[in-house]
Amino acid sequence: MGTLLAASLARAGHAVTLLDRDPERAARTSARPLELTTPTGETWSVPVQVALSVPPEVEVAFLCVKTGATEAALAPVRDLSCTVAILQNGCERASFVAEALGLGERVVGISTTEGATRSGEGRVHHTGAGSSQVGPARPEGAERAERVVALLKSAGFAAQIGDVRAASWRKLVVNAAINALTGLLDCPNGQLLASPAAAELADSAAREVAEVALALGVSGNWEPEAACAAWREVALHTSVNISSTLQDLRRGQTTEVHAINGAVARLAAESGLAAPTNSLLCRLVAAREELAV
Ligand code: KPL
Repeated sequence: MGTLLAASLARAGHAVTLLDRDPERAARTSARPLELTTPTGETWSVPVQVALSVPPEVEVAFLCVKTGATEAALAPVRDLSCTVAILQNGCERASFVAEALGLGERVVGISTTEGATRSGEGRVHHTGAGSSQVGPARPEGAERAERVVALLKSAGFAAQIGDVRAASWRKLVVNAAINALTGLLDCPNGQLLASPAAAELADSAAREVAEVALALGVSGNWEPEAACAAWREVALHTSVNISSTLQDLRRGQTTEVHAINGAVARLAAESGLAAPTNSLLCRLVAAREELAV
């Protein structure tokens, strides 16, 4: 998502700096333009500045790293005044960064269903256009959220102000259903719809998320049918996309399964519910990670 965002914002004429803490990779990436392939198959070369540190005049820092790398990635922006826009899988990430990590009203949450597949270093395929809900972690951040919406829109994304807590739970329904299973089955998102057995497992994972959201009082329609329809619609729209979990597994990296299916199982238990499908999916993906090491 980070490369997609950087290339799309730069293509729209914004001054973008892509941060990379790995000096060798940064040198390689800065030596050539980013390559962005659109959902319609056009490929654009987009020059983007790559740096090891945050430019002090930065207005908005988009945090697109994996959940496990959050604190380290935020360290360089802690003492600046820029808006920090959080674009991560998992639930309630913006409130975590605002409250637990203390960035408060500077934090804006983004929940997106855009499909992006990394096709190589500095290369990204925008495989499916989705939509993004944007909201401040605290009411005082409303203007910052408006600015993030304007930036995303200018870069061609469908973005609007919305209830990010609810949106992050709606996204969790989708990620819990699609990510672990595509990782385990080694298939693009749309293939889950081609297998009744896989689709039934995804339905079950989605229904469990909806039950937990309802128990926690998250606003929205948490009917089981709505949860099943939600992941199916995203799988259809991002059918050729390689989920972030499958991309991680193919690269031998740890996934975000603990922040997705693992979080559902944990929050279900805390609410006195059971989430056996999410719990099993979490353990299976964790086992695949362990075997890949
Ligand atoms: O968010 C995604 C991911 O892969 O992490 C979806 C929406 C499932 C798109 O692939």
